[in-house]
Formats: sequence, structure tokens, C-alpha cells
Amino acid sequence: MEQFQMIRYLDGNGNLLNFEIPKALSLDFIKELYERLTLVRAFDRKAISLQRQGRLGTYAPFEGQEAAQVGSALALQPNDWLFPTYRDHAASITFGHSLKTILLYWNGRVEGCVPPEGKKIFPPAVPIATQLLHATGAAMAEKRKGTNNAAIVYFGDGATSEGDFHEGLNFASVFKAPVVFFNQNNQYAISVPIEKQMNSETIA
Ligand SMILES: Cc1ncc(C[n+]2csc(CCOP(=O)(O)OP(=O)(O)O)c2C)c(N)n1
Repeated sequence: MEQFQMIRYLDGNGNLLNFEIPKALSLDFIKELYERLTLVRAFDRKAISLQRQGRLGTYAPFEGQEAAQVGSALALQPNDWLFPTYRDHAASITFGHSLKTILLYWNGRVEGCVPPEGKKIFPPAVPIATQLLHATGAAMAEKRKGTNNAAIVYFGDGATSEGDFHEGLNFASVFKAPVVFFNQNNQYAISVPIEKQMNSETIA
């Protein structure tokens, strides 16, 4: 089986490793990416602080997963669908959610589930892996309607141990649904390390 390896662009001190900036990326776009990463990291740290002060009900941090979320959400077209979990606010913010909406969500307010007008962003899925089925269904509907719209669905390594994960992938495969399954393997299902959770060598 092909081995997948970690991709690294910076060393531990922030020095650039052997990496050339792809020609397709303009300096302006690189600055935009950096700005977006900085924004979501600041938001994440502020939200943790608010939660510790008792001013937010609860909060699931995403530090370390910003680039995966910002980059993938920026690759979407405006009419695509986004299905996040409780840990994917960087993706939702990048695709159009306001910071205020996310804070309302964590204070248990229903307004926190409402996307901006015309944006197809689902409320964060807390029941693990259920969102894979929702995304597959939305993508199948887009296909039946004959549009070019697609769906992206985020999920953790732990979610791959759920039946919903397999059902979602199977339906998407059988019906050729335009859905991107975007796994973020942070090595833990909250507290259970990946080697205790699966026998697969890699999630891919
Ligand atoms: C259907 C369901 N079963 C169990 C839980 C309890 N639970 C909350 S988070 C979690 C682990 C999720 O792990 P992973 O998908 O890797 O996400 P992350 O660790 O990034 O939060 C579990 C089992 C749940 N929320 N939903």
C-alpha cells in the first residue's frame, strides 16, 4: 500500500523548507490567505478565553487546523454547500459566516445556525458523522437538478468509525454525487488516540 507522508513547508522555527511558491499564487492572494488564517486563529483564541470566563456555553477549538479549513473553503464556488462539524468554524467563516453568528451558536442561540442570505452552510453537526449523509444527499439533489454545484463535508478521524461515514461514502460513490469528503485527522477522537480507534494504516 502506498504510504502517505506528512507535508511540511516550515520548520519548527518558522523557516521556509525547500518550497517554491507556485506561480499560480499571486502575492496578493498569499496575503489574503495569511490574513484569513490570522483572523480565524485570533477568533479561536478569543472564543476559548470567553468560554473559560463563562461567557460562552462551550467551545470546540480548531487551532492547528486553520489552513486545511481556510484553504478548502476558499476553493468552493459561491453556490456550493458546506457541511461543518462543531470544530470547523474557520471553514464556515471563510465561506461567509460572521464571527458573531459563531458566538451566538455557542451561546445556544438559534440565530447561530442561520447562514447569510443565499449561503448554503449547514449548522455544525454535533452527532458524529451524520453530516456525511446530509452532504451526500445535497450533492445528489444538485446532480438530479443538473447544476454544477458541489458539496464539501468536514469530519474528524473519529467519524470514520461510524456507520454513517460508510453509508455516506457508498451512496456518493454509487450515485456519483459531487461531494468532497474532507477528513481532518488530528490523531484523536476527542481523547481516544487513533491507534486505539482503528486498524487502518491511513484514513485515505
Ligand atoms: C453519534 C455520536 N456518538 C458519540 C458522540 C460523542 N462524541 C463527541 S466528539 C467524539 C469524537 C469525535 O472524534 P473526531 O471525529 O476525530 O473529531 P474531533 O476529535 O476533531 O472532535 C465523540 C465520540 C457524538 N457526539 N455523536
